[in-house]
Amino acid sequence: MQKLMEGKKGLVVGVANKRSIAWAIAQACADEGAQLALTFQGERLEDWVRELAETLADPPLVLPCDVLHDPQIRHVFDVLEEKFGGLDFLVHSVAFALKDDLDGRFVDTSREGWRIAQQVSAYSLIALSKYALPLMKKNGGSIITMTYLGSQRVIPHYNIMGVAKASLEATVRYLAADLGPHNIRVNAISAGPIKTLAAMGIGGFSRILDFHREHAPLRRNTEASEVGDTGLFLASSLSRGITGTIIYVDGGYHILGA
Ligand code: NAD
Ligand code: IMJ
Repeated sequence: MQKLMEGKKGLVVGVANKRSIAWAIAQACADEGAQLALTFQGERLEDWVRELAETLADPPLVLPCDVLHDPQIRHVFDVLEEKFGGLDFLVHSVAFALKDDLDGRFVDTSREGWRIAQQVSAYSLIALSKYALPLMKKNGGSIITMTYLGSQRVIPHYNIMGVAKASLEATVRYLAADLGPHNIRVNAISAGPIKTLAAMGIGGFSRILDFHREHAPLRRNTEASEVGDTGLFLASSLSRGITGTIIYVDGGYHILGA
C-alpha cells in the first residue's frame, strides 16, 4: 500500500536529541515514507543529530542552521533547491530565551532578553518561511511550528517565552493569510509539557508534569509521539483544508478553568 508521505520532501529544524519534539515529528513523517533534511544548531549538537539521522530508513540530509544567522538559513535552502528541487513541508521546532528571563519577576525582563526570545522563537518562523516560499510555490506546502499554552495564560516562570509564543501564534495567522493563495498552509501545535532539553533545569518541572497528569481530561502526560502524529497529520494532505490554526495536543488541559 502507498504510504501517506511517499514522494514528499520535508525540512525539520529543531532536533537536538532523541527527546526533541522535532525528532518525534521527523520519525512519524519518515515512517510514512517522507524524504527529510534535518538541521542542527552549532557543532556541539552535530554528532547527536547525525547519529539520529542514520537510524532512519532513508537517511536525511543533515545541515547546520542557526536561525539567528541569515546566511546559514539561505545556505540550507540553496542545498534543498539543488538536492530536492522543491519542498512539501517545513517543521519549525525552535525556542530560546535567556535563563534569567525564565526565572524571577516578569517585570524585570530585559530589553535584550525580549529581543533574543522574539528573534529565535518567533521571527525565525518568518525567516524560514520566506526562503521556503520559492521551493513550495509550485505544488503548495505545509509549515508547522510548536507553541505552548503559556502564550494565552500566565504560567509560572514561562514569562518572556509566553510573549514570544503569543507573537509566534500571531505570526502563524499572518503567514497563513499571506501564503494561502500559494496553497501553503501554516499551523501550530500547542503541546502539553514534555520532558525535553528545553524543559530541563526549569524549576519544579516534575511538579508541572504531575499536575498535568492529575488534572488533564485524559489524565496522562503528553507524549512526544502524540505530537509527532499530529505533525504528520498537518504535514500530510489529510489536513489540506486547515490553515492558520493552533491544534492543542495536551490531553485536553487547555479547556480547564479550575
Ligand atoms: P529541544 O531542546 O529538543 O528543542 C529546542 C530546539 O531549539 C533545539 O534543537 C535547539 O537547538 C533549537 N534552537 C534554539 N536556539 C536556536 C537557534 N538560534 N538556531 C537554531 N535552533 C535553535 O526541546 P523541545 O521541547 O523539543 O522544543 C521544541 C519546541 O517545542 C519549542 O518551540 C518549544 O517551545 C516547544 N514546546 C515544548 C514543550 C515542552 O514541554 N517540551 C511544550 C510545548 C511546546
Ligand atoms: C519553560 C520555562 C518555564 C516553564 C515552562 C517551560 N513550562 C514548560 C516549558 C511549564 C512546559 C517548556 N517550553 C514549553 C518551552 O517553550 C521552553 C523554552 C525554553 C527553555 C529554555 C531552557 C534553557 C534556556 N533557555 C530556554 N529557552 C526557552 O537557557
